[in-house]
Amino acid sequence: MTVSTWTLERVVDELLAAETERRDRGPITDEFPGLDIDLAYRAQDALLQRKLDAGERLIGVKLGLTSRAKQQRMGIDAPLTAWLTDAMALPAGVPAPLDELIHPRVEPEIVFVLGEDLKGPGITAARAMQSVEAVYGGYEIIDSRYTDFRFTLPDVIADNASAGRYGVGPVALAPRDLDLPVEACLVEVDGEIVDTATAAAVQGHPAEALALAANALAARGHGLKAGWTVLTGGITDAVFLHPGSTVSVHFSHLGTVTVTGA
Ligand code: OOG
Ligand code: MG
Repeated sequence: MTVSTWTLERVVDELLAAETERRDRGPITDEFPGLDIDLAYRAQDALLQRKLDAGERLIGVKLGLTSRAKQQRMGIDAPLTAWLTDAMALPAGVPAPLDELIHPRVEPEIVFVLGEDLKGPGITAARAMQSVEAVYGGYEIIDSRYTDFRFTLPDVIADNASAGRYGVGPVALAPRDLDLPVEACLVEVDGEIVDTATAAAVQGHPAEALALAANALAARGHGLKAGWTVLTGGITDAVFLHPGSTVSVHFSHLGTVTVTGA
């Protein structure tokens, strides 16, 4: 009989190995029930530190599970936060590197770029919106390190909320130039519209998600920084990105953003 010893470091090792070796695995909580939300966020921070030590740069945060569509699909009804590094940014026109990903799925997101620092507690959506310099339409490529995207909340927190890659569209608007909750998006896969929603799907207003991030991060001693990018969470369910396939997201005022699986 082998006695399994799970530590925070081992959680990080296993998730990083899965990512670099492109293999998925079962939920860590199946083997390590002691992985609770608190420890999972510490693992997420330690995983970020490993990436920073390897030369990546911290450039922002992402929220996960902020819309009902996402919560229902994943069977988890609580939002979470995670980290964005420069290695996750996919420039416009660059195909998604499928040879670096496990089972990528694309989801449309409202993306904020902050003009000033923002730190909780007590941040309201209105206050959060004052810190936003520009609003973009974008997408995220999620790529869970867990088989079939099956995980519990601590599992997905430790896995940096399935973060893979992301891209932003060509249009930047100041918050005052946009009625954000009614901003619509159409998700098109190889010419077929597969989903539609408005930005209100994200917590009633994506600014609520930003406020949530500021307050949740403050409880862990972190603040958001001027210049950071914030992915506010998938507006619709995510769609698989297959080789040679193209996913376009058409926003009503924020333009169209397209990603192809290479
Ligand atoms: C978890 C990550 C969720 C979002 O925008 O809701 C997320 C997952 O769905 O694998 O990025
Ligand atoms: Mg997302």
